[in-house]
Amino acid sequence: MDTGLARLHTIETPQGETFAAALLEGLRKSPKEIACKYFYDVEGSQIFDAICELPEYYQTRTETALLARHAAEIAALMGAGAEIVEFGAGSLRKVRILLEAASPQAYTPLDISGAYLGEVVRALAADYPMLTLRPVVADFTRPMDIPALAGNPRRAGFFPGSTIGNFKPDAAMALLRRMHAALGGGGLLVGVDLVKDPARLHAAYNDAAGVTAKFNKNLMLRANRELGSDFDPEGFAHYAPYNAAAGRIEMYLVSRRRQSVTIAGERIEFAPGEPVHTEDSHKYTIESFREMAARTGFRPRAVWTDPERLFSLHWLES
Ligand code: AVJ
Repeated sequence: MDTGLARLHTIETPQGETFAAALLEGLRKSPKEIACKYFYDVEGSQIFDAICELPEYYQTRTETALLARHAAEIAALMGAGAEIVEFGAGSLRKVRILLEAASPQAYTPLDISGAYLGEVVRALAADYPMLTLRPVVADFTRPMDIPALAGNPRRAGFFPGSTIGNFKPDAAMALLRRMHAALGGGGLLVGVDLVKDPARLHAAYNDAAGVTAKFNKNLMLRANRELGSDFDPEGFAHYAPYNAAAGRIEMYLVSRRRQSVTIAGERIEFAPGEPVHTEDSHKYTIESFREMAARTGFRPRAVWTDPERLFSLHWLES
């Protein structure tokens, strides 16, 4: 049986820094921090997929409904025969709507977790036998060079999930500029979570089933698995307040007591109540996002939102 595996040549790009080095560097700082990109090993990617199904986490279902409702219009903007380049592709669920509607020639998903990308891309390959699939294991926060395909099809970027919100505005603009360059004249479809009732935002990051807490603590369990460290996940509390002045959810792991952890032979001390910052999730208004995007080389064009204005999808032209 042809599963299409012959079409899958995963491109591995050097990640430039190791989890061990980045973890130690962040934990030596005051205040302590761990970059949110390290959430996404195979386990973390799977826990994130469970977050997407939570009743409190309105983002995924709202964005998926927007994609489905406006698929024909989006497909027309992307143009037939394009190469869709997805940044931080994750489970590859949302892109299926675009693959159906836009009939691209090729799909290039970028993701930081090579093991997870390999898994999900196999399933997609079986479902889309005519599609050129080119998985790229890459950290898109680092310089990216996506080699051109034969025939040099026009590129259309896809950056859903409000992952842009995980960057501070300056870093978000720098990232959009680099995407603008990587797309070589193609447009970008980007999903952006919107400012709303703080209680609704708070609930989305403090779900009743504790899945977000598990996602946050997976950082420490990942360190234990990969680096042999001795974090006690019960020794830390998930804390995710909404900072209304900054317009962002902030996520922390807070030490419940005085404790020390040994990572790669180095001892790190935690004071009682000491926070480790693990993520920011910035929220925008439709206008504030368009203003920011307009300063990155893109021209904000179409925008779609749901009746409750929970989430937005933006088409940025090059
Ligand atoms: C990766 C941006 C989609 O910030 O909402 C979910 C990650 N963190 N719950 C977000 C996340 C906690 C998420 N995105």
